[in-house]
Amino acid sequence: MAIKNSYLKEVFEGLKKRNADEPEFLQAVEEVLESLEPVVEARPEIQANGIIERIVEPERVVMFRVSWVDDNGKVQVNRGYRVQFNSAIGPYKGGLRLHPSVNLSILKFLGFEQIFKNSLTTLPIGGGKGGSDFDPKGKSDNEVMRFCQSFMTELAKHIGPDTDVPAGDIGVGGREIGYLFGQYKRLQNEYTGVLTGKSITCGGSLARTEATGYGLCYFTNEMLKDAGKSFEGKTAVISGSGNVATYATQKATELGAKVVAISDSNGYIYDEAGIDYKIMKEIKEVKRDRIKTYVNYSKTAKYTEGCKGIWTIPCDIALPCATQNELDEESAKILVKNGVFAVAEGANMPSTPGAIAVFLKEGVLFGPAKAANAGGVATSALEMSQNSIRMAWTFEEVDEKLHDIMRSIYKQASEAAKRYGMEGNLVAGANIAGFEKVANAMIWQGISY
Ligand code: NDP
Ligand code: 2IT
Repeated sequence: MAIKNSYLKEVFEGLKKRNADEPEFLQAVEEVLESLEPVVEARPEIQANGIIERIVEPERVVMFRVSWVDDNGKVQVNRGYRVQFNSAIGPYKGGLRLHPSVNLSILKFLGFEQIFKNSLTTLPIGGGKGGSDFDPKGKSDNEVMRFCQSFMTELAKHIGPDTDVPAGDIGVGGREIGYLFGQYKRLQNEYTGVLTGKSITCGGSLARTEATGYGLCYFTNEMLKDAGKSFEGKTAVISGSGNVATYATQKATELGAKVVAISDSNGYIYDEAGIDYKIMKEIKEVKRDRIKTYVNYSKTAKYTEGCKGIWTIPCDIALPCATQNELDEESAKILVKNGVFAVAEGANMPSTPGAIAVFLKEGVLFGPAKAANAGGVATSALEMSQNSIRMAWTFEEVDEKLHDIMRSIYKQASEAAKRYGMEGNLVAGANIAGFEKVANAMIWQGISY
């Protein structure tokens, strides 16, 4: 599908020229702009207010040197970033990614998607993303701490509880958020909710750790229900084995599915007896080890090298929860041939455009990332609320709110798709519903905001 509307086409062509070396960012923008054609045509004020050219340009990008000293006394230098993409509906909000592949293109795609995802949560949060090409794998706790302290020494100048509130993403979990929070507090002499994903004793929210994976399953459940189906008795395949994959495995299992496979960037585990999320927690959270060691815990588990092979395992429901572009057109065709009937994205942009086209053409129920994985950031916003009122809600209270939010996101996406004549297309529906709220706020605030 190509962009046909002349206004959208002109903006996208200009963007391509200016950002020719940012393929992931252009991929994310193209998908959104394709969805917005009927909206732009029905609402001339969008073009009149230059909304599209403004929304594709980050309000601010900060790039900085992060120097730190490793355990051998050698000086190391990484590159740090924060992309403050859009603050129309609230302070910038979004995770920090620590992975050697991190570059501006990846963080701009993530920050751009975050605008619409955060809008869908119904909560007042703008879009942002940040991180570094630092690789936490193989580093000692002390090295991670020194890196995080150096990273925060610069980042602290640009964030704040009412300005920009970072959180975790790939390579950033409770340990890293702790080091970042400690350094921010030391620098600013302030005990505030400037980060989310904090430990419970330091203002964190119960259920934030579980939220993205649980939310993904709540969303998938709504999508299945609407089609007269459920998780009960179904076989599921979940890629990745980090935060999102672990709690998606737990919730999918609780809802009656059998999760038969998980993975990391080296390979995948297949276990016909069903994956136990408690073993995943032990391997990844406690031991910080590779997923191939799962075979030491289960007699029926088998390990295969290479992560792409996970999509050749027959399943009813596939939940990609690792990283961008991990599920391509070829894998999508194999999944369809093997009978998959629902795919929902726990990771950000895990399906390539070719894969999405296959799912939509073949009538597979498809839950796009912006909608399906919004439970993490939604619960981060609930953590911000609790920090503001200096109160802590119970696990059940937060989980119930998360559940309501995921139901609402499904409803917003499916109704928007219907309203613009694309019933069942949740990609278009999520993009449109997320966009309209931000566009309305931008129009209301005027052009030089
Ligand atoms: P983690 O760091 O906890 O886990 C990441 C998992 O993905 C690991 O299993 C990792 O394997 C795998 N992975 C990472 N990069 C690659 C790669 N290039 N190829 C194959 N596998 C890879 O991160 P999260 O679980 O938090 O994040 C997973 C996805 O979910 C990301 O796309 C993230 O943006 C998204 N997300 C996360 C949210 C959150 O709240 N944490 C919220 C919404 C979305 P390995 O150990 O081998 O690197
Ligand atoms: O992609 C995402 O939504 C996240 N990594 C979570 C961001 C957050 O602020 O909780």
